[in-house]
Amino acid sequence: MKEKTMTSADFMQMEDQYGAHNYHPLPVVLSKGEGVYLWDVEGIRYFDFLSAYSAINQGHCHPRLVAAMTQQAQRLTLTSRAFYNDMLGKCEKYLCEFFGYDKALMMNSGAEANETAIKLARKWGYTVKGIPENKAVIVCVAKNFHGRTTTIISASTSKDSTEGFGPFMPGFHIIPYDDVEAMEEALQNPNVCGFWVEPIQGEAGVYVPMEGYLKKAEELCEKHNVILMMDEVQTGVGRTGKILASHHEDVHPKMVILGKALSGGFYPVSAVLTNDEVMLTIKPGEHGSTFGGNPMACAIAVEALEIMKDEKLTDNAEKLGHIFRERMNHLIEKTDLVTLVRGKGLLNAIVINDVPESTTAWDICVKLKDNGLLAKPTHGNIIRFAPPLVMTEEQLHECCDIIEKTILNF
Ligand code: IF1
Repeated sequence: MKEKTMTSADFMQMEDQYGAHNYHPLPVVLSKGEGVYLWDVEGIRYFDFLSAYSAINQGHCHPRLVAAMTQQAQRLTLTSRAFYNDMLGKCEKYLCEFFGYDKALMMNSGAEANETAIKLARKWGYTVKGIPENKAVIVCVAKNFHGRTTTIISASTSKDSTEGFGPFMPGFHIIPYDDVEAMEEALQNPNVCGFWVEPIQGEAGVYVPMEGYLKKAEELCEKHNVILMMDEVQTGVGRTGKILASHHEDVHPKMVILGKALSGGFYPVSAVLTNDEVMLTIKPGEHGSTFGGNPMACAIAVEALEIMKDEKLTDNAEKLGHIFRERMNHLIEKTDLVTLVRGKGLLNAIVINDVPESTTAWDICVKLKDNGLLAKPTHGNIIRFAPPLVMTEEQLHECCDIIEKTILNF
């Protein structure tokens, strides 16, 4: 008997029955992606305004990434680091030259890269800075998001991320974000090895710190011999209109953490880049990962960055970001439902005029879906807008028309 064609409802029910309930997805079931577009199982087309949380900067199913992945898949996918291979050195060199660092340590997920950053900062703290054993402190900031592992959430101030997952890893000192005095005070502690921060807080609702905050962080880290550990997993790879968001303030963090769009959404690829003094504190056998820096990951990461360069996607993000925020500011003049738009490049968010606990932002996103645009609230009343960086100006205006129509008719 021919298998019944499954509907969206069938797929949602199947996930509900057999899958963990660790997400609350928007009720849409996607089956095809191309560039800025997604199609659901009924064949309805949507603009993607989330880009898998900024992993799809290069657009869905980019043909050059399909080719790179297919070719490598037919030659060599994984050797483990027990042996050398002909892809890892080339990729490490490419990453170091592309971002301006001495060395790269490749992992898989953004969380793993952040875990690696923590271990590197601590190891450097003990072996170079001379912090007494097991006394190393990493200063981090409230409302951070760096991943979901038990060590990373030990530094989290989010109830959803932490409740019921203790006991937590010691060695994190949490200070307010965007607060220079608090940073100055905290970094004076001689046991501090790192200052761990996002240049723009994504999950917190695309919170952009005051002009000069990142520069001040870099200066204070230099002054107090502390590693500036910049988490650019979401903001990096051109998303904010610079190849790294840190570059908006001409900041070159001693350590940068990358993930997501490093692979254009094809494969989990992450990396920590830093200088020789920090990176060489980890000796052979002291850290690793089965898939970290595998030939497939390397082939994809190099091609994903080549695409960024060839298609000038970072400049496009900068240009379209200004147009988007201008359109949203005009919308704000016409309604009191939206109070604010903020962001850089094509990482933006609007703040809905309602309490965070309300379902207004969610309800607006359901209406946006009905009107052909996919986005999702971050915290209660904030909607993040982050389309693929391959979007054209014409498509962006079409999307702004959809957002405007949806908000004004809400
Ligand atoms: C989820 C948030 C975004 C990140 C930064 C590290 C990681 C992330 C700055 C970890 C990952 C993802 C995770 C995903 C949803 C999404 C997210 F809402 F969770 F916070 F984008 F804002 N640093 N962010 O944004 O990278 O291990 O996921 O590869 O967990 O729900 P990962």
